[in-house]
Amino acid sequence: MSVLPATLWRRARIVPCTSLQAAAAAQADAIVTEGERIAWVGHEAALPPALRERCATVRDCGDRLVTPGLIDCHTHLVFAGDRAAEFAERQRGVSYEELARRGGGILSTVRATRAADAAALLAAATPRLESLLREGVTAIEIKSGYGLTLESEARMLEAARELGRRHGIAVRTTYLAAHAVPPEFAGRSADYVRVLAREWLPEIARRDLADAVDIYCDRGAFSAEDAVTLFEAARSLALPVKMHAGQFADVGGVAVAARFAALSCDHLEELSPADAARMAQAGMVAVLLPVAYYTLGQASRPPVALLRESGVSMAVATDCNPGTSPCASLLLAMNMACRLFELTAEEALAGVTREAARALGYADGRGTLAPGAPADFVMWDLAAPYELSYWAGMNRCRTVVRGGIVR
Ligand code: DI6
Ligand code: FE
Repeated sequence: MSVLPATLWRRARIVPCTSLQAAAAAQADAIVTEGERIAWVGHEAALPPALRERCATVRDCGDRLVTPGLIDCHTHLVFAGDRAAEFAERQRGVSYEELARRGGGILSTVRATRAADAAALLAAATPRLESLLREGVTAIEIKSGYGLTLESEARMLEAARELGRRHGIAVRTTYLAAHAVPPEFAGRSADYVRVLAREWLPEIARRDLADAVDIYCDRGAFSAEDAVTLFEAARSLALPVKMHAGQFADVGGVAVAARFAALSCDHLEELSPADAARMAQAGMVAVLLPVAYYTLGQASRPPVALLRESGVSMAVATDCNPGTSPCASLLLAMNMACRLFELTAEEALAGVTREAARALGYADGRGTLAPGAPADFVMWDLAAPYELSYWAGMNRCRTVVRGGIVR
């Protein structure tokens, strides 16, 4: 068995983001990484001598705050064009849903994305990804959903995978062909869902392009019955599911998601107590998307107190997309989750680390600093962890370590 090179990272103020955070944080000031994984976390004085001896490299963290690498667990990062002109329309009072009815909205991004080749998609997504990486993001979910043909959806997912390879980060891809009804299927949404469930999804799975399947289940989008059709197909391919639910209206999606033990339901501005209980029961994560809420100026916000009382864990993500969340800052999403949705700063940090990892189905300790977890962590020029959420538009990320290597 080959011995991997080990590194001791010392003089760190460690925020482990494990559920045992309080006890562990009091003691830990050192991490040992071995290859791409964390081998040990604790107080340096307690480091076993045999392990210490294997540390060929010692790095001083300068007494900086150290958190797990951040995880953006809901993005539509890959798309062509933008919707800045619609932003201007909305400033004149035209609603998001009205723009969609006029053939704008998601479908205008579909037109631009269909026309873009792989290189153009990568070129468009790269600066958005780089913005997230500068903030210490080391893992990201990227959805399709602006192609709405088999080949253009596949091209988006291939671009997402390629972004992960080029930048050396963990990318989870999500098939979201059920994002809007394409013009070819206008007025026949159930037919569309049958095709994308029974014909396209098996092909996407065969090419190994998707790690999960998502559906936009809402007023003006897809129904709970559509979700059943899609989720049955996903189940037969052993693909996990998730759902955009309750952004504008509760159309019964969450109950379906719970039935299929979805990883997460995302948005949830409209959520009933019965559905919150279903989410807790099924162990689903509530992914909160405060930048979309902010951009749309929505009237109701996710029932955070209800989620807390029901025991549903909450994640926070950017929802980076050209229509409702033109945002490539997870730190800003954290600030908004606190100020707009009244998350505590601790919940916001857990929401972009441990809980974000759960929303993506990671079961290897990602999102925490614990033995066995990926050696992905961030050193911050900050005094305390709550300062991550305190700043609204200020990035104090100092050093990013991915796979045990300073990037
Ligand atoms: N919910 C959203 O907020 C985005 N997609 C979704 O399902 C909006 C996407 C867009 O407007 O382009
Ligand atoms: Fe979204």
